[in-house]
Amino acid sequence: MRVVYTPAHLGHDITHETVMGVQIPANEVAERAERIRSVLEADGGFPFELPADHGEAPILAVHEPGLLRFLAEAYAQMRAEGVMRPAVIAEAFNVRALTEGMPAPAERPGAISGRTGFWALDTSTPIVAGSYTAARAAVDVALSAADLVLSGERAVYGLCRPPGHHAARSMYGGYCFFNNAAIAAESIVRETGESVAILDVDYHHGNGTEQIFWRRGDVLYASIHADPARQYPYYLGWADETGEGSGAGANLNIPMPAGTTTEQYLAAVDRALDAISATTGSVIVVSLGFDTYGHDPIGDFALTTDVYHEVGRRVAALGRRLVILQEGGYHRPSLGANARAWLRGAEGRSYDPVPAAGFTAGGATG
Ligand code: SP5
Ligand code: ZN
Repeated sequence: MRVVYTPAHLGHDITHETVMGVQIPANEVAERAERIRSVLEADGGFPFELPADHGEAPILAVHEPGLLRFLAEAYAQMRAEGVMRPAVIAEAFNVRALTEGMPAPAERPGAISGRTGFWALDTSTPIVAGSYTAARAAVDVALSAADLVLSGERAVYGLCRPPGHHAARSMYGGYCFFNNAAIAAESIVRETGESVAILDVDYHHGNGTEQIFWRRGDVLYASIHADPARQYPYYLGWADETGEGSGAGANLNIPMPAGTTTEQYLAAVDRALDAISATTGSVIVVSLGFDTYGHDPIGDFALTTDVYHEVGRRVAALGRRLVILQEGGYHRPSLGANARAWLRGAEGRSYDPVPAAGFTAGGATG
C-alpha cells in the first residue's frame, strides 16, 4: 500500500498541552508519526512518497477564510506583540453565551490572546512557529492520498500529522488545525460527483467532521467513539445527532462505554459498515485513530493490536476504495504495530505480527 508522508510535520514540535489549567507533557507529539513511519518502512510493503502542494482552495472549500488567516498569522503576531510565550494558547473564548440573544460577533483585528479564543475550542492545541506549515502539509498529505485513489489505487494511507477531525468550519482544537479528512472528502465529492462516506474510528468523536457535513446528504459521517458524557469533545458525539436538512439521516454516532472490548467494538464497526453499505459512492475516507488501544494514555477502551487487522479487513471487505488518514493514538510504542496491522488487514495481507522494536513490556525484546 502506498503511503503519503512528509517530514514537514516535525515543525509542529510542541512539548506541552494545557489541561484544566495545568501544563502536562504533550500527547500529540512528532514521535507518533515517526514511530509509524519506521514500522511501516521496516515492513517493506509500504512505499513512501511526498505530498504535492494543493494550495488554499481545497481548504477554503471546507473552512472559513478567517480561520486559515488566523492560523497563518498567530505565532508571528504573538512575537510582534512581544509576548514571549513558547506557544499561542487562548486567554478568553468566544463562547455561545457571550452573545446570547445578540448578533454573533465578527472577528476583528485584536490582541493575540483574545484573537486566539475567537477560533479555538480548547487550551490543549498550542500553536508554535512550525504549526501552520505542518498543518498545511497534513492537508496536502490527505489530498495527495485522495489523488492516488482517484487515479486508480485501491487503498492509500496518508500519515497526517497534525490530525484533523476536531477542526470545524470556523474552529481549531483537539490537536487539530485543518480537517484533513473533511477536506479530502469534499475534494472527492467535487471531483467525482459521487457521494462519499467517512468512517471515523478514532477514540474521540470527530465533532469537526460532523459539523462540516451536518446538512450534507452527499457525505455520510459514521463515527465510533467514547461517549461524550465522559470524554472530549463533550458537546457533540451523542447518538441522537443524525443530521439536518439534506443531511438528515447522514450522521451516525455510536458512543461506546469505558472498557469497550474487541467484541463490542467489532459489533459497532459492523453497524457503521452497514450504514455505509446503504450509501452510493465508491470511496470511503477513514479517520484512523489508535487511541482506542488498551494502553492509550488518554483513552479507556480495551482493544488489542489484532483487532486493528480485523477492522481493516472488514472495512476493505465492502469493496470500496479507501483513503485512510491518520488521526489520534498516543501510546507511542504500539502505534507502528497498530497502524501496520490495520493497513495490512485493509490490503488483504496476513496479520503476521512482529514484535515491535522498543516495545519491551515484560522484558521481551525484538
Ligand atoms: C485527534 C485526537 O485524538 N484529539 C484528542 C484531543 C483530546 N484532548 C483532551 C486531552 C485530555 C488529556 N487528558 C489527560 C489525562 C491523562 N490521564
Ligand atoms: Zn482521538
